[in-house]
Order: sequence, then structure tokens, then C-alpha cells
Amino acid sequence: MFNGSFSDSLKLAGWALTQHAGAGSVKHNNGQMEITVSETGTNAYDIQVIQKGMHYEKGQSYKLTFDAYASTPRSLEVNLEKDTDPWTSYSTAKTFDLGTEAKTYEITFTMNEATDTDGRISINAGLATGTVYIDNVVLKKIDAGEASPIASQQILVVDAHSYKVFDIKGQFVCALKATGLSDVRAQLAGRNVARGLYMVKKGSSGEMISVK
Ligand SMILES: [Ca+2]
Repeated sequence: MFNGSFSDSLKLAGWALTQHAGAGSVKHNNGQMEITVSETGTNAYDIQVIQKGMHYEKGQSYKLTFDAYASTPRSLEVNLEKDTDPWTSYSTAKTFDLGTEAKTYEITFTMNEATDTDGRISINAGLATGTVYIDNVVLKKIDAGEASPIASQQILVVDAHSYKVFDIKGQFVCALKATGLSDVRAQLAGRNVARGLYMVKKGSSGEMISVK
């Protein structure tokens, strides 16, 4: 992370505007970066300010924080991603609702892709007109427990239970997590177990299912 504070000596060094559609401009003013959109694009990334050269290490968690506000309330997308085609998003693009007073916003993520020593930060402003003010952009490494990986969010959404599976002779086959008996049946079929009847136990209750 270079020149996240937009100092008076460095101004916009390290940051560059890219436009794919719409019309926008970027300038250094009062120790901040100002992105002004005069004509919206179709996508947030149609008008974007990028810093390249980010080092994202596989398995490492990161936190990006920045201060932002806007001339009128509006959205702003920020994405930590690959700098070249296919622009793989490492953080998942996140949309923030900016107000007219400065607040600190953050993105946490764990790098699940192969290490990228030349990734980028993209500040995507193409979906609304007006001016966005950015300052104090900081990217730092954090412990995995502080990040909110997508995988754990998905696990929270799925209401999974623990099941134990026995064959018709009472022999233990496997233990698995599933959302219900049909999920157990699907998982057993996926493991290529023999066709037939199985006893599936959840806690002290059990039911017979048939795997075809
Ligand atoms: Ca500053």
C-alpha cells in the first residue's frame, strides 16, 4: 500500500484513473483524493481508481480500511482483485453506502487464490454522479479469525446437522454433516456406497433410508 494518505508531497502518486464508460476525473485536494463522476457508466468499475502492486499471499487474511464521504449520499464499490484478465476478485467486490460525512469503512478477507504479487485495489465509482472523497487507505495483514471468509458465511446459512450412517447389519459406515435425510442420501450416493438400506441416526433418533 503506497500513499494511502494522499500527502501533499505525493499527491496522487500510486493511484490511477481508468475509465471504461461514462465520464469522471480524479484530483488531489486538501490531502484527499477526489473522484468526480459527471456521467455514470453501466458498471461501478466503469470509472475506477486503481492502485497496483498489492501483494496478496495465499492463506493470509487482510483488512482494508479507508475514510470516505460524498457530495451527496451514494454508493461506492471497492474490490481487491487480480490486476489482469480475468480480474479475479479476492475480497468479493463490496458496495458501501456513503454519506456526506466522513466515516471509516472496511473490508476483511482471506486470500484463497494462489499468491498474487501484483494484485490491485480498485475504487469503483461509476454508478452515481457527484464527488467521492477518499483518505487514509490502509491495507494490513490480520489474523484469520478477524476476517469474514465467504466459506464460513455459507456454513452459517446452511442448517447442517451431524448424522451417523450404519448399514443394515448395524456396521458403522460414516459420519457426515447434512441438511436433512435427502441430503444424506445424496451424499451417500456421491460416496458410491453399495445400494440398499441404511440406518441414519441423528442424535438418538434413527430412520431407514434407501440408496439407489
Ligand atoms: Ca490525507
